[in-house]
Amino acid sequence: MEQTFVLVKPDGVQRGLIGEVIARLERRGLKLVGAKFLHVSRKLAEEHYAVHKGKPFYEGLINYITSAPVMAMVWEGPNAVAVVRQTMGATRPYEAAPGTIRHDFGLTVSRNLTHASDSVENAIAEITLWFKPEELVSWGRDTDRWIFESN
Ligand code: IDP
Repeated sequence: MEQTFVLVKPDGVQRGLIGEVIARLERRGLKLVGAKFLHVSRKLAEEHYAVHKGKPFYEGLINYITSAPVMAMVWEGPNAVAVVRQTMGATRPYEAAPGTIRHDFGLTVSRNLTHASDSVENAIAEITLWFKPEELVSWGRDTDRWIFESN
């Protein structure tokens, strides 16, 4: 079963949208398997966004993500990476489809509320960066058989 890494970024936390993000992912049928509320260190921020180092928006991005607490989560389900990216919407809120979180709550790319892994490989790397194995909860959900057919 696929897992993906999700952040409610500082703007989402400050605006009281943690519950909204969780509710949408739960309603979609995904299962929460890890969560922690933390103030991101500069070191963790730089590791997480290493791919963007040197870009014009990099310093602003690191300052933004370390400016206030975030909610870090791991969600699981069939095609979890693609499903969560779709629920979040395009990186730039003004390009995000109606009904997505970034469309419904955002305006600009530098305050786009959430992060979600963009590939299965990156999901594994990000989950490993943010969570210890023992912080992930393996649990059976009784409603799973009503959400997807198991083999
Ligand atoms: P993603 O978050 O949708 O995967 P990425 O291109 O990986 O998008 O960018 C990471 C984050 O960097 C974005 O979510 C956004 O917060 C920030 N970002 C990307 N492009 C810009 C920009 O042009 N200006 C300011 N911030 C940006």
